[in-house]
Amino acid sequence: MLRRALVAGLSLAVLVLPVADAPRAAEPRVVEIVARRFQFTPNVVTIGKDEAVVLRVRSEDVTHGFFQRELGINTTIEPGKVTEVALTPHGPGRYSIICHHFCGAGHGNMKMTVVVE
Ligand SMILES: [Cu+2]
Repeated sequence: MLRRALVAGLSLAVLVLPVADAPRAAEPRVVEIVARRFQFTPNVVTIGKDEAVVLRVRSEDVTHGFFQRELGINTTIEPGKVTEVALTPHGPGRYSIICHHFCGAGHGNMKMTVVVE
């Protein structure tokens, strides 16, 4: 009797378990960024601490740089391509991303800010 109840209980468990939702990793939030002489739009992006985001950056004119040491960002943005930068910042702060690829006279002021809070 006990054995039968146990078997019935196990069958029930086997039937019920697959119905339960397994926890899924959250999809990263996608932020679209446009680079053009001499600005990034938007020029401020706010991210939660430990939030996974993907910055999808494209250029509307020439090749630009995209550099931020603490966040480990160091890439170039080629016109006609979308460059994806995955980011999960662990510490709060304000991080300035600069264009580090010379793109013209206003190049030195081409930057944007990632705020992590
Ligand atoms: Cu630039």
